[in-house]
Amino acid sequence: MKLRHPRAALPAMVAALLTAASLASAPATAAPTALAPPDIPVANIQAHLNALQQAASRNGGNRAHGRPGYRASVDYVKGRLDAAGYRTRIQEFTYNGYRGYNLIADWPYGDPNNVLMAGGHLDSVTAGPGINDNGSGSAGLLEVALTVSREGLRPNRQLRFGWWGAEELGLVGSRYYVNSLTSTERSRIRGYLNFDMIGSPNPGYFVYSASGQPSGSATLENALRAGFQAEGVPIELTSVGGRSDHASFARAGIPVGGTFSGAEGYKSSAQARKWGGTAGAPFDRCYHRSCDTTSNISSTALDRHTDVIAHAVYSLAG
Ligand code: DPN
Ligand code: CA
Ligand code: ZN
Repeated sequence: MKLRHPRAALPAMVAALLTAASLASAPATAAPTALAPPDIPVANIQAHLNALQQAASRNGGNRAHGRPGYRASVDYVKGRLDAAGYRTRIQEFTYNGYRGYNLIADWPYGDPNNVLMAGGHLDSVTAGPGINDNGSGSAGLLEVALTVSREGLRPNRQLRFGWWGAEELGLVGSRYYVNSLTSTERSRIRGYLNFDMIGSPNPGYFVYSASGQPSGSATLENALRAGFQAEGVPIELTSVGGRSDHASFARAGIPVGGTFSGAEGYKSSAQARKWGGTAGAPFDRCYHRSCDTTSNISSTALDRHTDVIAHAVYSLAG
């Protein structure tokens, strides 16, 4: 994604002089022009995870495609967004003979021809409640969206959030959404940020590598890196390949990025020195298992990754 600089049309030397002059003459107490990114309280995100855990517990223990726990999850997230002033829509599709649902929420401000999207999948596997995979990304995105509303953000770009169905069956919901767009609608989406697993109990701090996957965006990678830098957390780049919903957007040529706290892979000793936690153990030992409950979350990782979502959304929204 290219961000237009306001002085891009001026010759470089004039621009440099102007920048130098305004910096030199700016009083030390000058108010920042950009809205400071918020520090999201982790308790708010955990409250959403508790609601998703309940959606599973009351509905046979999972939130999988075609099961009532999935629909209960959609209804919870939609209810919170509607109350906050979002324009929401449930997009239905059918897969494996069952109705599936994507939830799409627009913050009704900013340029509709210049959209920044952020999303993640809301379904779990049938084995368990899917609280880290991917209640965590779903809850983090929801709390960032609610913060945008609470703070009355009026961005230059339009912000759109998406919660995808049936990811666990092969990125089904996100592919359906992208395929449902006209080419004009696709071209309005200037970037897509994906969050799938951000609260792993033995966490890593990974940013999707712009050069390591199709349609990777250096602008998005850098915005996420800057967020972690502000948190004082060292990152590693990773190539998530086709394993999550960003791939549906990448296939349509939409620039993508995201963060990830690790799944079934093992934390190395170098990573344990850098991030703490247990070397030689998986990032998430409950990945795709019945023990992926609210106990299977690092609140530190959940908090940091969500603060980074907010940081990136605020800085990219303009
Ligand atoms: N989306 C999950 C899965 O494919 O099971 C987990 C995952 C997310 C894996 C991000 C890699 C990267
Ligand atoms: Ca926080
Ligand atoms: Zn996932």
